[in-house]
Amino acid sequence: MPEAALHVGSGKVRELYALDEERLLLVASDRISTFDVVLPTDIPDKGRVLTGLSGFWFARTREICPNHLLNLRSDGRSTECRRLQMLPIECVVRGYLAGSGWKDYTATGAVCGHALPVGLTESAELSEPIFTPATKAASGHDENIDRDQAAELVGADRLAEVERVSIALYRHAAERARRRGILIADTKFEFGLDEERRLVLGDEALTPDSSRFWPADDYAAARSQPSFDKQFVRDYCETLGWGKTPPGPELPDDVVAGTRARYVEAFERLTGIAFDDYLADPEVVLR
Ligand code: Q0Z
Repeated sequence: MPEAALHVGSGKVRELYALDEERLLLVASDRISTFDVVLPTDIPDKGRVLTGLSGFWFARTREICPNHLLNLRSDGRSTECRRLQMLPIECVVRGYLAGSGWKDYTATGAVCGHALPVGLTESAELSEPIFTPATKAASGHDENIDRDQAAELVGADRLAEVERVSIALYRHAAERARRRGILIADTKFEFGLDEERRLVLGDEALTPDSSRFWPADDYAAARSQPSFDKQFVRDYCETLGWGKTPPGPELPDDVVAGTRARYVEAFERLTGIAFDDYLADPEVVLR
């Protein structure tokens, strides 16, 4: 818990503190959620992996869009950031058809107003990534919305800007990740406005918690894909016959160790930086 900072919000696995009028502190815990339930067992260093990855991408996408990152703290899990006026939409980009995108496609042949070709299968790669905004539901279950609904929330001009920037950010990251054996099936960005009403990327970005990461080697369309980071946890939970409602099960040591190793592997593959070097000096990801 940071000193002299007021707690201003809790996410499922993160905490937000106010440092002063202009700055916030985003702290990523080692908690993990699966099937939307936070489990009682932590994954050691998960919060550091996510903080480091987010910082890495922020440092490398500044030319596409400015972001809220000011500094990474030496604990490796805390990001000092500029306080923004957050936009009331989630900016999702999909390069593959999974999750609610696949569900909406099977029901209507479209996702957020993007009519897609007939005959696509689950996990199919789309010919071009699509921007599929969602509302920020307090319940936690975001609802996909079409272009008109999104424009009502942020304005037509701002919507055009976040769509262009979101697709550019996704293309940049997905291309790099692909070369390193990870498919980014989809990802969610959250943007805000600074004092001059300039668009700024906020929150976390291009982490396994805000994206679907798939191992490229195992990819095959027409079926659901194993998750790069959470598959051991999901497989273990399936062996229990757990009803996927709280409370979640405790995880055995081998599932914890295997899952931690997958997070560290994602970090090292995507960044090309040894995780021990990150632990020694988190700002290594910003150089
Ligand atoms: C992010 C969230 C978390 C709970 C608000 N730079 C920013 N300026 C203003 N607001 C935010 C940010 Cl990142 C902001 N959230 C999401 C994160 C715990 C909620 F760690 N809410």
